[in-house]
Amino acid sequence: MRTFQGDMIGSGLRFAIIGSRFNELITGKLIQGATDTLARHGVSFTDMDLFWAPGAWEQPVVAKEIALTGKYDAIICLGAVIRGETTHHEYVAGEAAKGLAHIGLEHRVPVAFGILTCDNLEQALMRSGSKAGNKGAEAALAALETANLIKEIHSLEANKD
Ligand code: INI
Repeated sequence: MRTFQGDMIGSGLRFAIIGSRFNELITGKLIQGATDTLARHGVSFTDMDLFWAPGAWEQPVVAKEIALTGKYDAIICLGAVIRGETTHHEYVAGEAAKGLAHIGLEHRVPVAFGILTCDNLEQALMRSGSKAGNKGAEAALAALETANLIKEIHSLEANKD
């Protein structure tokens, strides 16, 4: 049996990071977590490009245009949807998740889902660098691993073995 897995070496890989301005107190911390993690895995800062979207709702359309450039090995989407008084947040989170999943499949590029969906600000703070870790860092690791796994799969295709 052969086993394939993506390694965690980032040198030479290019990443697009999409951050949302909405809840920037949180998304700034997610971006910091993601970029620090990529750097610690050998990704050069010149191989990380940051794109600011207004909110999580706009992330899919931005991700689609980024995917169409064909310049990146993975796209890391970072945002924070926090429950409000109405159901607005549910539409925002649901459509962002659906849209981003679709773009990854359609354009054959890993799209990491680092959009927090939280009941309140306290939960979001916990997940963006305090007690519950940093989901931006986790999304970056998932993007790195998947990008490398896809490279492995493509080399199988190229070698026809
Ligand atoms: N955008 C977010 O990123 N997080 C939220 O919690 C949020 N809520 O709850 O409203 C949010 N709304 C804005 C949305 O993403 C769009 O930018 C807006 O609807 C304009 O299209």
